[in-house]
Amino acid sequence: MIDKKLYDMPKETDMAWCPGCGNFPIVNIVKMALAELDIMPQNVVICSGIGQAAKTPHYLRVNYFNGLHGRALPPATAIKLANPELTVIAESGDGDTYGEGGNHFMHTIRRNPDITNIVHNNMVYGLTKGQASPTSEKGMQTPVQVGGVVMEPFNPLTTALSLGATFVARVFAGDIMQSKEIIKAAIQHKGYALVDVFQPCVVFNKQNTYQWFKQNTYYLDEAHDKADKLKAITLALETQSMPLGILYQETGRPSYETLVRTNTTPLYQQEVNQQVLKELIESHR
Ligand SMILES: Cc1ncc(C[n+]2csc(CCOP(=O)(O)OP(=O)(O)O)c2C)c(N)n1
Repeated sequence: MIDKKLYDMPKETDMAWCPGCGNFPIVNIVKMALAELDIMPQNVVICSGIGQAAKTPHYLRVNYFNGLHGRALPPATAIKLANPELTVIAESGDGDTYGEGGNHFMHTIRRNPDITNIVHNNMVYGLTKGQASPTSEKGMQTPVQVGGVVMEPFNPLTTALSLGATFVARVFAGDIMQSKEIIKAAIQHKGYALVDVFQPCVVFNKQNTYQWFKQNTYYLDEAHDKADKLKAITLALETQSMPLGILYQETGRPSYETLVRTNTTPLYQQEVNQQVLKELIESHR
């Protein structure tokens, strides 16, 4: 196990998150998971979009790519394709991933790249000060949805399962040790792994608090069969008390990079045949 401190940013790093934000424990969990898996920071890339959660890679020492709103998954897929030796994580908020990035969410699942998608699900648009997000509860009042949200919330887990995601899990940011083990399993999974993280937003979501998440969740027990997709879908549909843990895992499906590439050598290590390249360019003049 490597020293988790290798992932620490300098103490004087500017912090944009509010005291008590659920993003803090998530960063800590991700650092612990990577350190326990012996993955050095230089071999990690985190891609994110826009939002408070999307600032995550500013607060741990890794390579990162901050994309446009909703666009964390395309660069993550491309980076893994170009260099399969890297550990690639797409990490953003529920709005960024399921709202603005909904289209990419859908098609990334179909591709099954070997990346981990960690979604900080605070059920609200935090950065823009509290509008409803796709996962906001029906009836939740916000400065924009003054009469309460009228739509049913988006269910990321049933969506991912029905699209064929090979790893689907949910964790709670307040449970460090359990979440760390599940995120480690997601990183080790060969293929697309979704980890939806219940994350309290202490300023703009007064409804889904640390206490609320504790009271409205339970852990799947050891006997849960992770290979049973129909059971996973049934569990993901539960809304009264919601399951935490690995709902589903399918092993053996080839990941996108292995289908598209004939080898796993990083592109930067491959020799470029200048003659072939020249002919290709000439042929398109
Ligand atoms: C195309 C586009 N639409 C809207 C915005 C405004 N915007 C920035 S962040 C954000 C919501 C982010 O919410 P979420 O992903 O849930 O992250 P959080 O801030 O709650 O962590 C929105 C709507 C934008 N920057 N670009």
